[in-house]
Amino acid sequence: ALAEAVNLAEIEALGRARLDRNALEYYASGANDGHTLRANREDLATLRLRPRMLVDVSHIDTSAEVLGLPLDFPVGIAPSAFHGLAHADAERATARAAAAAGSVMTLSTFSNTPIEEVGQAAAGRLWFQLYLLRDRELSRAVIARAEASGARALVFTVDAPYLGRREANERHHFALPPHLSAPHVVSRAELAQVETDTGSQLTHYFQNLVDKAFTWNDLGWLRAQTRLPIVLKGILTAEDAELAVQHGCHVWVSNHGGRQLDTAVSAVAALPEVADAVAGRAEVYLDGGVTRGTDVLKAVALGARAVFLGRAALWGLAAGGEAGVRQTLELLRAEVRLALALSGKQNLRQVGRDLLMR
Ligand code: HOC
Repeated sequence: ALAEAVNLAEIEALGRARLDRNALEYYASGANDGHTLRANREDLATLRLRPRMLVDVSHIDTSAEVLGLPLDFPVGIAPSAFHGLAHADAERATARAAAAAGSVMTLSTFSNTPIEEVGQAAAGRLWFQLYLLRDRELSRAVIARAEASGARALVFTVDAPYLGRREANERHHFALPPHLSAPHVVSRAELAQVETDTGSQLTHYFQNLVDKAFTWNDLGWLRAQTRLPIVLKGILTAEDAELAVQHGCHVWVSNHGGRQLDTAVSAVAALPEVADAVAGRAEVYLDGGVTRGTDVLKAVALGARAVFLGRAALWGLAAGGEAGVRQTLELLRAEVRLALALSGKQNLRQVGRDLLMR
């Protein structure tokens, strides 16, 4: 049972067991052979720590801050589509849990719940993930809704002009169940039409909404639409990190949970060159494979200000709705605290590259 789970792997097992094949394959799949999906976790696990001894660790402070928002510990919720596949309370439950844990919820453009409702649930702890749509007026409207709902940052996903090929979803024709919709981009009536037209292969429909021609030169358009900070999610190289900073953006290191370009570098392996290129001029975040407090510390040691949970939050949501996500976050917070203490660190400011074996 959920209350007895002692780590995120046990919550994952509970969550997986509650999902039907359609939902499970959508959440769990990586692109093609899943090399990058696995590398995210393996590369975190194989990094070795250099703990220091005889440090006063009687008081441990796990607090952090992202774009001026205080966090109880350096972990947020990454955007992921369709929380309604996991639980009836969908994104409202995830947002409530994030707020209760002093975290931050990043709502996907492809959520099942409108941002106005999620904004209420998140109680100020809200970022909004943006796909730039071919319909710029619709994009503009979505940005305005995000601002009016209290989002404190726009997280622009830059690694998915096309969706990677998640072969299990192709094989079994992933479909959004009829009771769910994607209210930022399409009405349920239009969706019903698409399902009839395409045999429920919504992936193709959704990916055609996204602007595939958007480049660095177009970022000025986005900048002109909002005064919110812009975070570019999906950066994996020093070159793109430099461009992001030149364009006034913050940087989110991610390979989309291994769902896009298979054999792309793992998130944690890309982090050092990105952090070095940014060199303190912007904030740096990471998602990809984080399931342990030590993973969080390793990312912070390599230059991330915070890390974000994608699938881990979805497993919690599937396992027990809001309570499942809360438990996921609480277990991880306790692990971060213990990992800090056993590393001989009193707080995250003391965590640097000297914590890692070269
Ligand atoms: C059916 C696809 O980021 C993912 C999401 C993309 C959402 C588009 C909808 O599946 O990785």
